[in-house]
Amino acid sequence: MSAALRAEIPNDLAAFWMPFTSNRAFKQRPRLIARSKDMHYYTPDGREILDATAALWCCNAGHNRGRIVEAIQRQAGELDFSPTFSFGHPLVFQLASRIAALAPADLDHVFFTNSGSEACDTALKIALAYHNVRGQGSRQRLIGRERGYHGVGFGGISVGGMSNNRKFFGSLLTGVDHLPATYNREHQAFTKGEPEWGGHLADALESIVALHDASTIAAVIVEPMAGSTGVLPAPKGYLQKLRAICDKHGILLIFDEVITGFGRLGFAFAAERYGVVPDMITFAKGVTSGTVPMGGVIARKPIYDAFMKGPEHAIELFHGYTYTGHPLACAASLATLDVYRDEKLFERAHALEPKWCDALMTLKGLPNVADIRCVGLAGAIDLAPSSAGPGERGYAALDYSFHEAGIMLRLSGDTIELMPPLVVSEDQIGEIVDKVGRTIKAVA
Ligand code: PXG
Repeated sequence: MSAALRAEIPNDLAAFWMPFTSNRAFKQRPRLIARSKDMHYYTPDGREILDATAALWCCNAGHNRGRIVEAIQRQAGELDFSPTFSFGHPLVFQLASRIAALAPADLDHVFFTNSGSEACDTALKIALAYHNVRGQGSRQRLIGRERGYHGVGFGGISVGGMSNNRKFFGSLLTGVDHLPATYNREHQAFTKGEPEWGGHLADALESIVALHDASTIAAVIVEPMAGSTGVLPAPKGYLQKLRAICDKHGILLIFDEVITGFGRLGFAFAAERYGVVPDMITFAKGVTSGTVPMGGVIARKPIYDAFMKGPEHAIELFHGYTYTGHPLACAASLATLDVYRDEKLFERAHALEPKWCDALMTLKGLPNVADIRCVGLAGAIDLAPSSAGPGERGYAALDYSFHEAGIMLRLSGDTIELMPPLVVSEDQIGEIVDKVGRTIKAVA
């Protein structure tokens, strides 16, 4: 289509097939965002919306931060793009070193992707290839968890445990098993932080090993805090137990930190909060504070070293994306990491956690509130479904909160998820809780 023709097309909502969205309901009553600054969004007609979601867990430094914006602008004028297959630009090496320095122990090597989904598929592929290059190619099984979310690639949905993300898409990867979900309302309702009950659920891995034999199992992937299923922190002792069982059987342990990485739980990575060193960490989102798409995998040194064999001219890992380590994403990330460091935002999240949790728990007792969970600067409120069926009350809450209460919430079914940028003030925490309370009452 020519530019002249294009200019005549009105700004119509029909053409964009929106992701994970009820397209028809949205297009009836759109929730449009035009601008952002710090803790706020602004609609095209100038209405202020408080962002209680860090834009899907991404903008941990807040919106439209000067240092990050300038770094992206500068980079666009200096090196727009250069490939990282067989070539390199300085920023990608600098960034890998910075991220490796933030990660615990010998998590020393960083593979870049463009999203969390690609990060998860990359980690699973590295796990399979790692066993292969060490002559243990029979280790092919991948273990995920019920209610887990690892993005939308075929690998991610295969190990993931959310049935709507799986059931439409065929037979998925073969050779995948799932650990049980760690949530149990009867034992855990209204817990602040990690529940006391549920550490023993990691023992299910022993049963999977007993069924298939360790020699067939490549890796286990879990989120240290399951985010998109509604903020389920790992029960006390659970991750330590998984680590011990993986060690015993030579199975790799992957922490999917796409949400928990870069400060959400008060540390650079949740691995540090829990004192557990996984073999790989996946990340995305907060790495650039959402400004430019980027994700990646951090691998422990022995994993990287296992590939560095054979003739030196040979490619060691047949994997990568055209935009792996894109210069704009690297520039954005380096500036983001500076902001996190200089403003001590991870420490800030840690310090605010008790106030955040106390504030959220004041919503207990409002109509239909069945559970409230919180950890780091994340929280979730389960609402009982309405008589119209699952998700209807949740949709009403999404609509009301945006149009009437002036706040952006994330709704997953009838669960409200809250994860503000880490720059949120104590007053704004109060404002979030007020607006969420109003919303819950409005949809009662
Ligand atoms: N792993 C985890 C743990 C995630 O939370 C992904 C992988 C995939 O990342 P990409 O960049 O491919 O989308 C995610 C994404 C929610 C919500 O409602 C969470 C995500 C995405 C959209 C909504 O909490 N997380």
